[in-house]
Amino acid sequence: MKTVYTCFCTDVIHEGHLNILNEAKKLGRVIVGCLSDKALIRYNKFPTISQEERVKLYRSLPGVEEVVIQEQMHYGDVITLIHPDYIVHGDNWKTGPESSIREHVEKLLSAYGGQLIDVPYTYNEKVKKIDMQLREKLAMPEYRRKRLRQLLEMTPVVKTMEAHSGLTGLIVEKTVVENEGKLDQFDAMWVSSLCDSTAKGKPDIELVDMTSRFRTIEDITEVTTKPIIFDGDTGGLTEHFVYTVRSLERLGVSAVIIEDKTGLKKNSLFGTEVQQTQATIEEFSAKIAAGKKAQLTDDFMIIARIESLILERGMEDALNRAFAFVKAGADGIMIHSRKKDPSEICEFCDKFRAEDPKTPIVVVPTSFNTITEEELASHGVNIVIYANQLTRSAFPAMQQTAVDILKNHRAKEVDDRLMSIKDIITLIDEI
Ligand code: SPV
Ligand code: MG
Repeated sequence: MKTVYTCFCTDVIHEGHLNILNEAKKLGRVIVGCLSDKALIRYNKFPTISQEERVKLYRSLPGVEEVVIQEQMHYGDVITLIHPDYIVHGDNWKTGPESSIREHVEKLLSAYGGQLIDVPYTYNEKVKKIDMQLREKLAMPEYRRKRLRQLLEMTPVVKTMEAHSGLTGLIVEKTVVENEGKLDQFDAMWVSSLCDSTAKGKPDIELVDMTSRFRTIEDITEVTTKPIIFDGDTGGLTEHFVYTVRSLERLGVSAVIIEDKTGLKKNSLFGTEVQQTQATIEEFSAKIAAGKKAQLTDDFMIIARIESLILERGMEDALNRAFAFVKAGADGIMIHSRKKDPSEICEFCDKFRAEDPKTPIVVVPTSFNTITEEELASHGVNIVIYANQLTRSAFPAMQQTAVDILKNHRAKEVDDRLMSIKDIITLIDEI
């Protein structure tokens, strides 16, 4: 009897999957792979049920003899383990980022005479509706809110990219790359105070009020599913912060990061060039504790951001604050630096981790941008935020276009570097 392998990465079985199983059964004994959570989140599908539940679901399907976990998106390990005579897959992987994974499978199979069977993908209204319903489920506040905590359990580094509008949210949601047989994408979105203010042409001094900031969140949540980390600046008055926590929970936001500053907040990247006052440990601890008390769900996180290195108050002050804020109830610590050299960040993380092995650490490598996610993770970092790069890349491109149209008295000269009208109108999904 021949062995047939097919890998599933779905939470709902529809006629397309049953069709693949049918085709597989005709060829021999069917083993189904369940793509692991770890691999699934790098692909564009966050699970709505657990890995164990998916295994159970696949096992219950007619004709399935065995279910194994496929740890990686690429098939190398399962092919070595199972040595299947056939691998069956929907033909939708012939194009897009998955095509290189398909090519790799074909190469591995041909080395021992195995065969790849591409089954025509089932496209119909019913299947489309199931896909859409799964996506919409992930967009619901109760699913989105808990997703950051789930990610912290699933992945060594939660890769987070700035979003300040529906469009930038879509870019973070949909950008998937293939690199050396692996798929990759961002895990979460950062609603930056700097970029939200900049998009409105305003300075980053807590001038854009919470009503407007929440409107930005809604613009993003309407078109995306990924979890949101909200830049809460100083959190404002403690009496106001407790309301902000409740509103953010209701909106489906996963975490707020508040910084230990008081008075007129200026952007941290100004450092000591401008007057900025750090809150006392007691004052800021009380704000964290009040926020935690107001919080209604177990999913939400309040992360304390420490400005001691930015304000040149030293490592010891930063560490003292970190331990005090965790004691006050903070669910995570963000440590910031504006040095190009990442060594003070690494030193902080190593020293913090020596005493606290668990509390998530967040960093924003804008200035210290030579260090990789993997290197940061080796120092105990859990969340890496790319806080402003989308805004900083868009601005010069738009400015140059404006300059060139003024110079040429027409738009022909800039057209080659613009996104086509067709691409821009198909970028947005319609219901
Ligand atoms: C932001 O993105 O608004 C931040 C990070 O707070 S930083 O600009 O580096 O202070
Ligand atoms: Mg900010």
